[in-house]
Amino acid sequence: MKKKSTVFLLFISLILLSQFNLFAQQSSPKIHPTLQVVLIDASANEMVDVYAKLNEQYSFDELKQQTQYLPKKEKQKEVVRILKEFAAGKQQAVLAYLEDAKQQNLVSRLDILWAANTVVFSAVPQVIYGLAADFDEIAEIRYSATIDESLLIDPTEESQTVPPAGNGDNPPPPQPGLVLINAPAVWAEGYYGQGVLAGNHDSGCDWDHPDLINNIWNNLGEDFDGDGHTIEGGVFDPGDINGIDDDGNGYIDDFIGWDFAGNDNDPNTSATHGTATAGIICGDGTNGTQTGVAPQAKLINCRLSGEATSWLASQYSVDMGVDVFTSSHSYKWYFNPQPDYPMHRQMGDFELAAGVVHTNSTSNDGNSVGIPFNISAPGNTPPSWIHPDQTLVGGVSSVIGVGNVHAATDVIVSSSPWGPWAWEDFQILHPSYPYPMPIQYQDYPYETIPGSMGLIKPDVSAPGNGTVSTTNGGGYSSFSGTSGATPHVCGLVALVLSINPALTPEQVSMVIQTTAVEKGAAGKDNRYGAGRIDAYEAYLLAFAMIPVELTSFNAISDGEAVTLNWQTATETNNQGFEIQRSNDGEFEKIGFVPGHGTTTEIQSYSFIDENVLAGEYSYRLKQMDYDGTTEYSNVIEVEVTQPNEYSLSQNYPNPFNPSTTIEYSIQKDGLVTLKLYDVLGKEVVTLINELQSAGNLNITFDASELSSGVYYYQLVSGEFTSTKKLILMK
Ligand SMILES: [Ca+2]
Ligand SMILES: [Ca+2]
Ligand SMILES: [Ca+2]
Ligand SMILES: [Ca+2]
Repeated sequence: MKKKSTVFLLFISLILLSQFNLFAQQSSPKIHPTLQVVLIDASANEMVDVYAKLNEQYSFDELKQQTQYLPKKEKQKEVVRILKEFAAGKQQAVLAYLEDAKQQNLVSRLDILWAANTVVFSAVPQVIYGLAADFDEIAEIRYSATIDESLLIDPTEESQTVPPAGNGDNPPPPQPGLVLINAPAVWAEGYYGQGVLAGNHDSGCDWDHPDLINNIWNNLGEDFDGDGHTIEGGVFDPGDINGIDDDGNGYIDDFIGWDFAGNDNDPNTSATHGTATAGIICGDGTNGTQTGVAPQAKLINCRLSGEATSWLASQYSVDMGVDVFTSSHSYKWYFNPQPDYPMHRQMGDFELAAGVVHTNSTSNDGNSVGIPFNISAPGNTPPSWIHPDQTLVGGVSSVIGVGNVHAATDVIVSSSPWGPWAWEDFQILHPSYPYPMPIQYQDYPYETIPGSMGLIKPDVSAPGNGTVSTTNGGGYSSFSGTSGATPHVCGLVALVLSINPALTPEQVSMVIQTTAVEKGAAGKDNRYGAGRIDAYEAYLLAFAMIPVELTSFNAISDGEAVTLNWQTATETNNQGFEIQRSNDGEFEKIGFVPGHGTTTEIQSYSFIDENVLAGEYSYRLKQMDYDGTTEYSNVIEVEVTQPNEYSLSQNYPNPFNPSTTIEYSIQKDGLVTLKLYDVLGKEVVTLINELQSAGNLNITFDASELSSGVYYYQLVSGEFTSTKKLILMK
């Protein structure tokens, strides 16, 4: 605490000393040269957008190791928790300094990018100089330029209004892009993206469009009045607007997402681009045209401007639990300042560690920039699954970068960018590129090692030009470019995850690349990528990858043997089940039951563990695939009690009408008789007269032939005789 107040005092004294040494501050190596130029030009009161990265960064290898055995969604939460906690531990002094400056209106905006142990803020030059001078934990402060939306978005044509395709048809006719990728064939199998949460990171979204409103994610962490929704009738729920960050995610009253460009809670603007990308992900056709690939997916909307907003939006959506997010905004080689490619790579590492898929546009620059720089960021970061034709293998990431085919011709559009991309030290051949490339991201060289293949991009293609989507105000408009293509892939990811939610980003990327329709040069090429996506083929493969799903597993004991019963809902590649038993903590194999290979029918299995001694046992199943992978069931406990004496229990129910159950125990195999007598001692009926094995036994008998009254039942076996009374009341 003492250190913090020292920092405050130092800071305040700097502010009071208006003539402090600017030259010394400017020469700080922690202020990136591009930012130094901006700061020199800025007036003393001007807010400059920057991000300050801290020296210490959490190792993503360590993060992966720590979370590798967690189920998918728990892994996502744990990755978020670890990175938040790490950043919170490192940023205390920096945040105290910036919060204090914010109190004095010297900082206008402050976001914690815990995903990369970075602080994103807008501040007057003095505050930035002070941060660079006084905080050893800061590695570097870089300029975060706000970039005009017209440069960020990736359509090729201006959108034109089009009338609805159908006139009350049910279902509404699908737009051409959906037909090309066979999305209707997947819907016919019952998969619409249900249960999947997607993020749309774009120019804003007219989220009360009738085709979108039912798909809009409601942040229940901000449902202050507890009525189960945060929007109603196309506006924010008045009962939830309280000016408080109820869910503690850093954003106040973020009911449906966040506008990271305007720094407010409504991502709706007059911009139409993000409304179009939203419609292709999940528009449900209410107003007459089916635009969305995954019409039952839910959607978080975030609005972007500069690069830092794209990273904050990625972090936000991962924090809120998305399965996939998409952006048709991209950062190009020729921007000023140039993109911070290493930071996009780091965010891709984060997204992959969290198990989230990211689809991104790749520009419409054709080959006008020149290979390897036609592909824009972050669509240029590596996919999570490396295609076999990518023989130069480096790191992996979360991203599927998308190229653009015309929906009418299925041919790549000339402006779809030419790959490959390169990950190498750009400063060797392009010394003006402003950022050094960390060695771990120099993994797909192209120019620096002549003849090297670089990174094949795009990863896949999808229909962009010739597609139709939702537009602001409730209607439809034409859409185009890799902007239009990319949300088709996002929608397909949502379909695939509604078929098989357990798939990892690596598996999703494999499914989408390997099922794409081959186009252009043989194999994965630098125009079409692995091919044009095919939703039905992706469905078939995702379905075949559904794991063996055990739906029940239980055990019953009759005192001598334990019978195990279990069922599966689906099986893929299932060789069978090894049955394992333990009565002292060590499991051992006691049998094997073959599986049914691959099936989507419910299968029932049974195994009897004979001649078990009295005691407490644990059982589990080791499910084994043909490829050698195994998975354990939960453990169930059974208590086996064996008769060490003869006994006869009171019947139940008693009194009864007309049937009752009598339990008894036989210590040794032998003749057992159980007879019913009336009050006068006259035998009424013989219930049992046979050889029986030792055990805990029971019999239920129906007395509907007898008249009401008191009876006696007597068990005789060996030397044992026991008599009890029962009452029949009709
Ligand atoms: Ca509410
Ligand atoms: Ca919040
Ligand atoms: Ca609130
Ligand atoms: Ca090809």
